[in-house]
Amino acid sequence: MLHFSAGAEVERYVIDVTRTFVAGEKPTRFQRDLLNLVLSVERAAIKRCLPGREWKEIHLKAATELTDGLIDLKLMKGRAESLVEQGAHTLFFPHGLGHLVGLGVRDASGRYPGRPKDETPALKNLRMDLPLAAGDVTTVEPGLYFIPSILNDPKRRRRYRRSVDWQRAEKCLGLGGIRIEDTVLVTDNEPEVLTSAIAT
Ligand SMILES: [Mn+2]
Repeated sequence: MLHFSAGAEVERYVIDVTRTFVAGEKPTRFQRDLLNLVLSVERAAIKRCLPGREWKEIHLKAATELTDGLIDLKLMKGRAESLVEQGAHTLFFPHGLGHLVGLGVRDASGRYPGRPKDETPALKNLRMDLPLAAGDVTTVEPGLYFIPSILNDPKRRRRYRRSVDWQRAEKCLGLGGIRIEDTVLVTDNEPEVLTSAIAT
């Protein structure tokens, strides 16, 4: 699968956007299932971008929904909540759900002042740990990837030996990855998707 990651800049204000397509032939049922999973997780996460909501809670909810989908697709095994607690979702979703954008992509992300770095396994890839506020502009970009250096790593294979159907995961290694990303303005009401004109 191919993904395009693009940006735009107007008077130094930026957005960030990603779409994924299957290159060449018609997508398989499995590829469509993966795309639809990422898309539904992205849509649900966008709805949660409300003032006062903790970003890491939105991230964890998205990770749990992705994991649930991977259990349905028989790639992961167990209960989504406990898999996410152990960090097992990072095998397929190894990054944070998004980052603030402002003057320059990623210039504004970070931790809320005075907050120490969260070292729990499920959260250590997060670049952002803060409550959202009206006026914030953030990306929402869940992804699912089949990355050989992660999935073939013996340490991870041991740690998560019971969490993944490794035979099935191995068959996915040629698939590449999927990411769907939009840029979202947090408002006092519904979140506004600034990149909604770009078809998914
Ligand atoms: Mn981004």
